[in-house]
Amino acid sequence: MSEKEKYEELTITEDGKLMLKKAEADGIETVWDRYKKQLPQCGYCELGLSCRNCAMGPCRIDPFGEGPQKGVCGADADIIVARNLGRMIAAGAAAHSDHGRDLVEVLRNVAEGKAPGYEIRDEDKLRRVAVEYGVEVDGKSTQDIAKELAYAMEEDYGTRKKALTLLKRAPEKRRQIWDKLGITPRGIDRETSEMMHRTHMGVDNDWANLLLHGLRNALSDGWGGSMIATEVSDILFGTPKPTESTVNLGVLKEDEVNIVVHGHNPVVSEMIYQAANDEELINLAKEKGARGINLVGLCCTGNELLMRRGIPMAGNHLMTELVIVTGAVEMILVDYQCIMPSLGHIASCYHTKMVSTSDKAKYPEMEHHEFHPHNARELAKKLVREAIENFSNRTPGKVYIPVEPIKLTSGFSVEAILEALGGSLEPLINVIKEGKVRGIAGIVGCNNPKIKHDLGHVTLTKRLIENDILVVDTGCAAIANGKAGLKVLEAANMAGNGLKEVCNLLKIPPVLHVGSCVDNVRILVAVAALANELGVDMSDLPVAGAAPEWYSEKAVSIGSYMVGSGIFTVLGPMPPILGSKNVVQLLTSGLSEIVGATFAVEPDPEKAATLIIKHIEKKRKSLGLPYNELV
Ligand code: SF4
Ligand code: MSK
Repeated sequence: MSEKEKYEELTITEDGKLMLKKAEADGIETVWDRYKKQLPQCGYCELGLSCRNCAMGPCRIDPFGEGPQKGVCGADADIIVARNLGRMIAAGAAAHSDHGRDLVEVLRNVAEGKAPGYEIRDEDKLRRVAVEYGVEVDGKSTQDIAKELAYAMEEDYGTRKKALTLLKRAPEKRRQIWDKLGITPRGIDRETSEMMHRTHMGVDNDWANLLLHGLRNALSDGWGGSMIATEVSDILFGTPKPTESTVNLGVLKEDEVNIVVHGHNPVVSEMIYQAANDEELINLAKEKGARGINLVGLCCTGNELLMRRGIPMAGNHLMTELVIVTGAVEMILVDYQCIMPSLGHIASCYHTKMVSTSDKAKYPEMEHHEFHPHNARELAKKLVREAIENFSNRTPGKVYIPVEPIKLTSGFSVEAILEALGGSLEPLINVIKEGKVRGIAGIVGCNNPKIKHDLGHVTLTKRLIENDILVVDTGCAAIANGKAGLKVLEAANMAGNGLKEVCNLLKIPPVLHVGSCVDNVRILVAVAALANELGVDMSDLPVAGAAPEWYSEKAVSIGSYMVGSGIFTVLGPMPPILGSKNVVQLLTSGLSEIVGATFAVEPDPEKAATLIIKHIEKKRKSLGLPYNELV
């Protein structure tokens, strides 16, 4: 295989291929190298058939029926697969929800005057959400409302409620389904904690009952922790509006101090943003021979800054190591989630300083500087100063910024979409009814070295817009589509005639960036609002979800709350469930009877597109809308 073919196999991106070549020349081991060294991966684990939940194990079930069919405790394949999946959901829900809790803490600190530099940027939203939480707002100061809202949200994390507050946003029919099944989430932490309890040896050994709790646990993330994270981020940092920016490794600048923020939570990166715009620090950068300070993002922390401030995006999950290989980055500040433990070591081969910022997320070979609401502003300035000082340590011969950046438009919060529609959902409903827009698909999630980098996202998105399906995307999928040039108005030319007409009329791209991983809840909110407007359930709408390159436990929780909310969802990589026919049957078909939606697994994005198109046409038919009969 030629050198070119070798990299072609790994990624569809030009910057990815060029940097992989440089990484190899520099002797840097990447995620793809390590993946290769892991092959073949454990077959029992792939099927979900291994268990190490207690010290009588570890145990495994023989999928061929010749070896053991039960663990030491007596658990069979169904129980073990369901327990493992349940724990994946719990970990994902915990990650999102803990992120949300950190934001609520900042909100409370702002209200108490203990968070210098932070403020309430969207007072309208603060009031709107406070009313939803039953907080009396009339005649009260912003600070008092913020404090009461923070306390009310903290209550949602506990165990004393019958139902989470924001479930009220879901249509009545959906809430009845949850109630009937006994899966209405009560407390955000409670459902995760209960999942860990149920999956302990000797507790819930009914695989179907476990999976139902998995849905409740995931719903506590989607309609709880993640929704709180998004709403509070908007309140503190502003609700996104359409904003133009650029994406790919070309956003790095050879003649500026490059600072990268990576992770998920905007609490630290917003302070770094302020410091990077500080006149005194910009002047210092100039004194040191740079033209200025260039702040760029990676992954979802990047998405948060891109959505609200138009900060350029350097890349998605599989590009996070390759950013360092450019040799052009003075400092990377990380918060948490999706930060590969390899980064510190790779950075040690260049001049890049790596800084971890959260007490709950430390990494090898990184300097640790803990951010808290009271010290964030000053610490951000100190670190940006250190990044500037590091500019002189660059080795010019090692610097390689491989491509020109691509333009994109970001910032499509639900509020911004409504504004583009002239203040009501009616124009969207009308074009869906007429069939100019056949339906809506949410494309979300990560990269995974098991799938050619960005191929899943970009191929699926292109096929859907060609078929007049409006795409909304988040996370690493959104970054992939941005790099592929699908997030500009001109991309409407790649869409079918109906969608193209609508995009040109509303001046929007056919692929709308709705945010980070926690912002998948913007999709829930929009779909719920559409269902409420039409007086139907969410599962009745011509809507689907997909995670074509997912890797993380958070994605398992996202997929589960989407399906639990009635949205058909197609996964690219196979989750570890094939060891149990019963679990596979329930997730891919049985759930349809009880929650009105299922999962499908399809790694080929062309085939995934067909599944989604068929699903959308089927839903159109049931709603009595013009539909295409597809075989
Ligand atoms: Fe084995 Fe059961 Fe312990 Fe799991 S819980 S390790 S199956 S004995
Ligand atoms: S960053 S969870 S790799 S989308 Fe949200 Fe990307 Fe997936 Fe992390």
